[in-house]
Amino acid sequence: MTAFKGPALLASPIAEEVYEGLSSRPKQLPPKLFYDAEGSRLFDEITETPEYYPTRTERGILERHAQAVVAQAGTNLTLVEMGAGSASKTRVLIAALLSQQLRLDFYPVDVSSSALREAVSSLNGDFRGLHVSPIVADYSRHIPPLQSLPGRKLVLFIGSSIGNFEPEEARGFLKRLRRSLSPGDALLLGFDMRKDPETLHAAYNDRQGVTARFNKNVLARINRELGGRFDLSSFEHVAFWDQKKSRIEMHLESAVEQIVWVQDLDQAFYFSRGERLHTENSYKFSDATIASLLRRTGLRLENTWTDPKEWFSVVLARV
Ligand code: AVI
Repeated sequence: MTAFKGPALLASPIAEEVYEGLSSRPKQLPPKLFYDAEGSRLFDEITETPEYYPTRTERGILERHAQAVVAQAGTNLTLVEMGAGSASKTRVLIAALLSQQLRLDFYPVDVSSSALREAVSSLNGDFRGLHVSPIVADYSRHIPPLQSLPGRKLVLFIGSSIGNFEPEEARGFLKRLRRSLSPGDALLLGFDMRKDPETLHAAYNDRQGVTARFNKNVLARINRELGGRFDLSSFEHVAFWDQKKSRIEMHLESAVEQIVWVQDLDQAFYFSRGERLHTENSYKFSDATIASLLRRTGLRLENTWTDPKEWFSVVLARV
């Protein structure tokens, strides 16, 4: 519930969520707030660290199986990508699709217009027959009516972004996605799988501290966009594997007792020493949890591709 709705809350799109998150007990912020231009840049940097295996593992699967994936998905497809980001892995699928059809319409959907601009400019001119039409939308809240786009759809939701949703949010999102599509359309989903705790822990605690900077960037963003006075050095990055909940949790822990003023919210927030602000969950899956998620959202699991260590799964599901 929002207790205060001054004009400033309307000024920045993140004001309301920041106000609610910092006022709740325990304090929490939705992970999508990571992704301003700097956060997207830091995420790309994370994917280059030796410890962060998901991106390169998923890319390896797509490189090895792209032809099989697109053949299974159908013919004369229209490509849609939810959370396109920089669309780098998508290039592999675009190339495979254009080897089986002459023209490809591609609709990347992302909340970040800067990420979309980058995606479009990096693809432009590289593929003959590719037509890119970006859609700016916060797909976690609202899915554009994809039935109105021409042709049979292949919708990508890769990168294990589904793991950043709470289980009920993931189900709600997939149900909405299914309803926005037509029978016969295909979904390609990326899932990061459960694995040994050391590998998981290292992936979110890289030695160069890039993940820590990414985590703290949410505070830097509040400083930039809402006139916050967060001192980044007084917060510590905390990330750990919770076996029971099958998720990595990320937090920012206040190293001292402090009060932080946020100008545009006209509000001060108290942190006790050691208090944690919960910034992200990253759920890890098993074949059984993937099958159950798809069953409960009315999607048919058609095929799964994985890597030799079975660290990551790419799944084709049918509406
Ligand atoms: C985007 N998402 C799938 C990443 C993940 O692994 O949950 C975000 C991330 N958080 C810390 N490192 C990467």
